[in-house]
Amino acid sequence: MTNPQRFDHPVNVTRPIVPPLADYAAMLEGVWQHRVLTNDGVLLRELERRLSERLDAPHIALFSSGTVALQIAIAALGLVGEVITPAFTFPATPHALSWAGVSPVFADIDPVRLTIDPDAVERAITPRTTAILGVHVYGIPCDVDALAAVAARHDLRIVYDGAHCFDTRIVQAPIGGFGDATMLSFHATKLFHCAEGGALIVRDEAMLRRVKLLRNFGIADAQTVLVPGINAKMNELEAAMGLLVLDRVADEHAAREAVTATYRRRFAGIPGLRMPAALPDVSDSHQYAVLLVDDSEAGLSRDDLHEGLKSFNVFARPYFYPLCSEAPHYRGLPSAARANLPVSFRVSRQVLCLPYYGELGVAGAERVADIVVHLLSRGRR
Ligand code: T4K
Repeated sequence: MTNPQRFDHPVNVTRPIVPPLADYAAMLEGVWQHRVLTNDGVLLRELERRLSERLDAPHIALFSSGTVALQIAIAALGLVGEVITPAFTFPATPHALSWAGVSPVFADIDPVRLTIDPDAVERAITPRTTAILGVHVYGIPCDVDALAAVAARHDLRIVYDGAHCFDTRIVQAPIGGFGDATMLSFHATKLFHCAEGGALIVRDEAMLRRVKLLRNFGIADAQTVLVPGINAKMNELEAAMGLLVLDRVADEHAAREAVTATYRRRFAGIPGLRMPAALPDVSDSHQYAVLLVDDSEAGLSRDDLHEGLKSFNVFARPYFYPLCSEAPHYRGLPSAARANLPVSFRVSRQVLCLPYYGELGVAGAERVADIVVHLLSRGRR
């Protein structure tokens, strides 16, 4: 094989869908006329309604980011003491607990799903534990049944960080239907996005009212401030973006599916390379294309592959390395010890998220795969 060509433009881990600028301007015309830019505007309400339908989520509220949505779920459920969570996640997950004065307790992950291991959760429970904060990493659902059983045995709440899931389903059940609350991120890097934004899907009407109250300073009406809320509102410019992006999600799904198929075909059977297998009865979240590199078999480390790709103008990302438990704020916790998190530690040294977005196309994915294969063969020499 001849040496693959360097891309003449940076190929990043993702590239957000954007609507035609004229469509965005047209969507904003009404906003310009009535000048309601934020605070429960018409576009926000419309987006909440459409997402509720689309995600089969009768109780959904939108927020200015996924992180603040998670903070509000923690506040609404009144979590205190300790909450068990994985270290193999984006820092926003444990940070949301820290901001609430709750201590994160790290538990290891399952080597296949890469999500929190229910047995490890059970071992980490103490009299101070009030909840489990699971993360559907890369959109792979946690073992929701096993976690529900642990929570029921110990009377714990369950919150899911579903930042990487949009319309994922488990046996036809929407991902937001598990636990007490599920957060979704609508950041620009996500399949469905509002530039910035997030959502909470909650169990019932009472909790929906509470999270909506908390996102608007706790103000019930002009005379009444019921609880110490915060400003967590999504504005009309973001909601307009969301409405237009929503119309394009189906096409993006299809395009990403072709990219996934290409990567799977090209990496199948290569020693030391693995893409997490699709779980039966779970729909693909189309959020990341994850490669696990075992250097003892591949002949090249994840870091060498990551660096090598850069020389071809390809910017993959080692999500999530380092582990949250390695950050200065958390590394002193007893649960942060490497011996407590062997799978998380190993996986965080193996993962690389490859460029993954519809515009990359099959031809782009083939070129990325050519470069990976080339770097591996050079590494083995
Ligand atoms: N929980 C989990 C498990 C999460 O993964 C996240 C966020 C959260 C909670 C918190 O949700 P939010 O509060 O963000 O709603 C990015 C995102 O900023 C972050 O949302 C995401 N997870 C995380 C996995 O990825 P960075 O620091 O890697 O972003 P950045 O700016 O380096 O962007 C990555 C690549 O994407 C760039 O190479 C270029 C491309 N890009 C990025 C942006 C922002 C674009 O092409 N356009 C853009 O607008 O964190």
